[in-house]
Amino acid sequence: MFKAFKLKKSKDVKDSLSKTRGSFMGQLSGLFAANEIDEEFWEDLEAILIQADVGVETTLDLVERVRNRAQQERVKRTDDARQILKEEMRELIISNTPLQLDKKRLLTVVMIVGVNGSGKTTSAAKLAHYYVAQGKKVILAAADTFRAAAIEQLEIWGERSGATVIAHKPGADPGAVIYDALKSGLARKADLALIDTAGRLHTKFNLMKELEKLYSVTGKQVHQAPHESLLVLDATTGQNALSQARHFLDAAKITGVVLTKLDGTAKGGVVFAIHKELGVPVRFIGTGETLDDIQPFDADEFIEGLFSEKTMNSEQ
Ligand SMILES: Nc1nc2c(ncn2[C@@H]2O[C@H](COP(=O)(O)OP(=O)(O)O)[C@@H](O)[C@H]2O)c(=O)[nH]1
Ligand SMILES: [Mg+2]
Repeated sequence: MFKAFKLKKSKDVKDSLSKTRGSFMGQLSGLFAANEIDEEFWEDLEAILIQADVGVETTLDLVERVRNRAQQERVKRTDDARQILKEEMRELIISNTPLQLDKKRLLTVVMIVGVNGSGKTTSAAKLAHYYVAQGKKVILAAADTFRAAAIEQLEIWGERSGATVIAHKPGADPGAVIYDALKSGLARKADLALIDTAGRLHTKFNLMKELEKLYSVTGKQVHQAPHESLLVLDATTGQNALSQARHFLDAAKITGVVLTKLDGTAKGGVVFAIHKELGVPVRFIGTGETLDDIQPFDADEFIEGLFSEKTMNSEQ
């Protein structure tokens, strides 16, 4: 029943960042080519970062830090400022851990939340695949019962991922799906239960009430569950993703972000704003539409990917 799959070698983060790098680095390399640092340099740097969706607050803070350090270290050349910028960007990123599948815990429960279309169902299936490949028993709960298509989608993807999918009929109570999924997870001694939820755009009040219900069912079944709540954000929406996120942060105990569709956007800079302005780590990144296209977020790799000059021309 629990099939083991090998993960294909995941895509190079550099490839997924090609669009972000194309616009961001394309402009930065022009800026850094200037050699001498002058006032205009700082203004241009600010504009480029804001354009790359790093966010105004984060950009202002970042540029100030780079500027202060450049002054202290008597840096006059743009090349050296580039290195400082990289280091300060790295500083913005909260150190990250993948999901903790605690052996002492009976079942680790992870709630997947976010608005419609952000990539929740896809990410739930990808995460299932990722952990099945590591030899874990995974249960997927189809708790988005509002659309028949959503249940079907999870069933098909879940099957492919090697996880067990627990689903009810369309329109069923999502709480009942969660109840069954966790019961089944405990009975089968599964390691991980991933709960795919509905993502209709809510008023904050309704969102809160609905999530509260789901959290309560979850907590009654498994001690201290959910152990994590991952907020799925669509990177292509850039700064809009941030305002959505604030909505969810108020309504749920979000422990991390899955940032999807990095492969299709020049707005990868939003990673910095998520860390700095929301204070939650990006746990995983989505880099495409197949089951293999997910990977743990690695800050060093991400920043190297942004600044890499690899095949800049062939990417245009
Ligand atoms: N290119 C790309 N597409 C993605 C990624 N993640 C999800 N998608 C696509 O986004 C669309 C919505 O995904 P879905 O999981 O149904 O979103 P949900 O409504 O939040 O459950 C689908 O067409 C997915 O194939 C990703 O990392 N990269
Ligand atoms: Mg869905």
